[in-house]
Amino acid sequence: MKLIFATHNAHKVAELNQLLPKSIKLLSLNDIGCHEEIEETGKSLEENSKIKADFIRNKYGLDCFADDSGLEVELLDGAPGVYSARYAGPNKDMEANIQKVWSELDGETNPKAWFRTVFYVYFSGKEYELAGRVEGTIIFEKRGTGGFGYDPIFVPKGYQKTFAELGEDVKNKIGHRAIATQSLLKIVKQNC
Ligand code: ITT
Repeated sequence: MKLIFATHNAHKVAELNQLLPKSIKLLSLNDIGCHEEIEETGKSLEENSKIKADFIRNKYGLDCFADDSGLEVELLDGAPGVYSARYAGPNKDMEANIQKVWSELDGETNPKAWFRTVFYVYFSGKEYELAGRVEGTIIFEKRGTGGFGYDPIFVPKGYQKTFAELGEDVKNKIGHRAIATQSLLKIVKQNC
């Protein structure tokens, strides 16, 4: 079965491919030849995931889903949140984004944060909104080389290492997208 994941982010596709059974062939936007940047004009992860899924649904009429994810820091009232990719400016510079989180936190002790993801899904004639969240703290140095985005500065609750140090096995168990993917799997199984 083919399912389109409305993303250009190869890291996300690789992550999801490890979580879904082999019977599901996950296709990214690049795989279906869609090279347009879908404008994320929403004010929340919920709005943006629906905007991305609607774009593909309307253009191709195929079963698909989109996620919008972000890092939410408690002391920053949930920022960078929906603006995680462009927190420090329009060119999606992760180094600058991390520097900005650090400077806004100004050395606070163990600031609480969480990654949150929202999936908007069109599957078998129905639509669904699914969510996943993982809690942790921000550290003030970058540690580890795995993952992407804010992973080198995020230590999930119950661990001493960052997501970038822990690697894909742990992220695939407790990560925000892994949790939402479990719900996606239930829907796929119910409808097959
Ligand atoms: P698409 O919109 O094409 O899916 P994107 O990279 O812009 O790709 P999002 O809008 O969902 O992805 O995510 C916004 C940013 O949030 C992303 O660029 C990362 O900086 C951060 N982020 C999301 N998930 C993350 C994760 O699992 N680990 C670390 N950072 C993450």
